[in-house]
Amino acid sequence: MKIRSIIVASALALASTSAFAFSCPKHMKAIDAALSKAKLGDAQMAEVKKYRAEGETFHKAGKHQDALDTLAKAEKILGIKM
Ligand SMILES: [Cu+2]
Repeated sequence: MKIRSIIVASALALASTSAFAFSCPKHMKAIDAALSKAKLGDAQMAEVKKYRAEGETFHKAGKHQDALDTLAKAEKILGIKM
């Protein structure tokens, strides 16, 4: 019984981790697509690119929640609603 619940718990943990892992590239893609059409000032453009790069770094380091939080800042500037 105990072992069973441990297996269920780790399966759930694994599922949520991979869900995060999967959504970061989706956000990065949306940002890239919006960036090519966006009419932003130089400062805002630099800010978006900074958040986009930081998000990718977090994602590659396995820090998916940090990645999503950082990418969300870029999305906010671009006016992307996801
Ligand atoms: Cu990720």
